[in-house]
Amino acid sequence: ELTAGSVEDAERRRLSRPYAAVEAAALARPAALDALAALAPAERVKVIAEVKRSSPSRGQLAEIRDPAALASAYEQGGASAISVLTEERKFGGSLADLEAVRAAVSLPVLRKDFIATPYQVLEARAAGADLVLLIVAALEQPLLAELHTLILELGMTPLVETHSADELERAIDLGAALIGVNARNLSTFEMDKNLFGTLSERIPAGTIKVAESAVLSAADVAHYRAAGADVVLVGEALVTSDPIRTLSEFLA
Ligand code: IGP
Repeated sequence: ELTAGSVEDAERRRLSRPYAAVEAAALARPAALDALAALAPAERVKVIAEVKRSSPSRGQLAEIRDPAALASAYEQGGASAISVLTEERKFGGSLADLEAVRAAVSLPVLRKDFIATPYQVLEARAAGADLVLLIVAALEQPLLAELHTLILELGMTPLVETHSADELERAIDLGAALIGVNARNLSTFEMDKNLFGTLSERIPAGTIKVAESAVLSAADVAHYRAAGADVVLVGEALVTSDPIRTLSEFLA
C-alpha cells in the first residue's frame, strides 16, 4: 500500500539515482520511436495531446487519476504524439506519469519539463521518452546546443520551443527539425495567439512547425493551421473535456 511517506521515499531514491545508473537505464531502453515521421506534415493538422494536471497560470485543471487511461483515449482519438508534463511542483506531474503513459500507448511520448541538465535528458530516455522539450528562453546557447546534441545521440527528437524572433533564430542555428512557438509567455503567462503566425514564415522549409498553447476550440486549430502549423500541442482543452470528442472536433 502506498502511503505519502513511501511515495516520498521512492522519490528520494529516484532523485539520488547516480548518473551512471540513469545512463545505463537510458541505454537499456528499446530504441526511441521516430517522432519526426509521426509528426511529418500531412494533409491534416496533427495533434500532440498533453497530460497536464495543473499549471501555474491556471491552477488545477483536472484530477487525472490514471494518466495511462487518458493517454490511451488520446491515442484512440487520433493524436499523433503524447506530451507528459513531468514537472512536479507547479504542474503536478512526474516521471512516473511518463513511464505509465509510455507503457500504455504506441505513439511517441514527449517529456515536457524545464530541462536544464544532461541528467534530465537521460532520465527522460530511461522513462521511455521519445521526445524532449528544450525551452530556448531558459537556456544559454552552448547548453542548449549540448542538450540538443545529447537528445539526438540518444535517438530522441528535441522539440525546441521559442517565443520571439531572437529565440527562433537560435533554434534555427541549432538545425532544429521540430520547432515550437509557444503562444504563452512563460514569465508573464500572457497569451499571444498571433505570435505563431508572425514567426512561422521565418521557419525554414523542411522544419516541422508546432503551435503550442491557447488551443481551446476547433476555430483555434483552424487559425493555427491557416498560419502554417503542421502540429498543434493541446493541454487544457483536452484534460477539461471528453478528450475523444474534443479531438474528433479538432481533427475534423
Ligand atoms: C499546452 P494549453 O494552453 O493547451 O494547456 O498549453 C502546452 O502548450 C503548455 O502546457 C506548455 C508548457 C510549456 C508547459 C507549452 N510550453 C513549457 C510547461 C513548460
